[in-house]
Amino acid sequence: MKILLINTPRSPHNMILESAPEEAKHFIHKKLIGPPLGLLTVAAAVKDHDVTVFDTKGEYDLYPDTTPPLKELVYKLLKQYNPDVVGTTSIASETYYAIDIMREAKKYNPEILTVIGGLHATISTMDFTDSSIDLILPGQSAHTFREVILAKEKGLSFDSVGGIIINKNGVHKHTDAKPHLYDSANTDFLLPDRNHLKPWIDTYKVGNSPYPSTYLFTSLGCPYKCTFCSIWCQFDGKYLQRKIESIIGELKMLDDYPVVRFADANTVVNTEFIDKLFDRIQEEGIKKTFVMDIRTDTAVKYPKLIEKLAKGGLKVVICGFESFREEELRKYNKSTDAKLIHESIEVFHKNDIMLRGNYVIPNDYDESDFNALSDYTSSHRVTYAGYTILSPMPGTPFYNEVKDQIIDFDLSKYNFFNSVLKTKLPLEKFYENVGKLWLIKKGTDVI
Ligand code: B12
Ligand code: SF4
Repeated sequence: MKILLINTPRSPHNMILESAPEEAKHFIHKKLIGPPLGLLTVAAAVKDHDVTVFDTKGEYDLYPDTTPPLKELVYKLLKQYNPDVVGTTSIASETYYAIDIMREAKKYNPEILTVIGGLHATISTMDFTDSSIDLILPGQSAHTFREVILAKEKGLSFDSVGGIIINKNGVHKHTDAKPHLYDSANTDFLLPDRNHLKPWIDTYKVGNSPYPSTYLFTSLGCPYKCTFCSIWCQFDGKYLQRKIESIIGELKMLDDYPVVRFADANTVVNTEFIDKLFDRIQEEGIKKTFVMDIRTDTAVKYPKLIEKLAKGGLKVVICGFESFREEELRKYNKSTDAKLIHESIEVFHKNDIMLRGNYVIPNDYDESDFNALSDYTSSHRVTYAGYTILSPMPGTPFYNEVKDQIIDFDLSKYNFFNSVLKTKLPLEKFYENVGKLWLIKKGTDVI
């Protein structure tokens, strides 16, 4: 069976960048860089077939001037590979691209089986009613994808595959068969097949790093339940931890990647686990630069562990500060205190860890709120602070809470860089204020 898995391009919408003062633009995310771990895992599940993974993000990064627009690019790929099955993945802001890929596949050959999976297909299934989509595979569905391929090979009805959705002209039918329960982080873990990414490896370089970086997950899901976050919704609140030796095995295979970003929602949840993992990293002589997401409360509670991680290669931490106000954190159900921000910065800086602290800006901020936030963030030394817009991601409790205030339903703007809610300030003023925040520290106050 010939299978073509196409990663979507990035959404081009970034009003924060567009509205920011020239001097701030350098510090604002233009494009996040990283491998499509999900599709690589799906590819690993069917590796005995003729599988191709195509990373359009990598292609546009590598050849920005000569890569044709998506539809043309997909047509070229279809001609080149002539696949039986086309699959793609999607987060909210990349949904329309995913649908474009499915449409092109059906236009090229209506016999192609089109399959969509990933986060948005899991938590906002009703956004995938386009008639070009045959199957929706929610959840960690790499093994289920294999079941689909086997069913197609044997000419069986897809109704025989449990836990999937058949889309017939916009009507969704959940299959009758009982779904298999796979433990994707543990017994059923699939090693993402990074060989597929060789053509784009030079594009996976972050910042000024001369080396490519890759993502690796040590856990799936998150035990916290912040109202605006999609991750715990994707996993129904479950938190799944991988086995230490499985992670060590994967790390040993990453010779091409001196920089490893842990793709976890929160890398340090089970402190004993991370402690042991770093003992094993040391025992095996694994030398990498690690990047992790760590919460402020975790850093404050376990400073010795942070010291150990720093000695083992942890160089960059991304921390969701979210807000400097206790009442806002409570509203977001963040389960931490704003007063810990300062303390956590101390812990990271003491260990020479570069810290990116991110704030989310709600739509009801007025000039006085922006001034208060600006005063607060100027009062501490964080290597880089980031400011994005609190966005109602479909499928989250925050979406339901504010859906009456949504003024823009264009999903390609749901990436935290655009305001889709009615703002208290005139929209232009709101963006101008968010953009100006990025000037604070200008990224020069490096530890
Ligand atoms: C790696 C990652 C990326 C990578 C790669 C994504 C890609 N496909 O190209 C990069 C760095 C490019 C990226 C970019 C962005 N990301 Co991102 N990213 C992640 C991260 C950290 C991990 C995802 C991951 O790899 N998980 C592990 C894999 C194995 O799981 P998976 O992808 O879900 O795949 C499994 C299933 O979903 C399913 N599956 C997936 N695809 C398919 C396809 C088929 C056909 C099938 C059958 C099954 C299937 O099977 C897979 C294996 O079982 C998550 C946060 C998290 N911890 O989950 C955020 C996350 C997905 N990103 C997010 C966002 C918002 C972004 C950005 C828009 C910007 C931002 N503000 O962060 C940018 C893109 C735009 C830009 N301007 O650059 C949000 C999405 C929210 C939402 N509801 O849309 C998340 C959840 C982070 C968050 N805190 O909210 N991201
Ligand atoms: S914001 Fe962070 S802590 Fe909160 S649910 Fe999402 S990943 Fe977990």
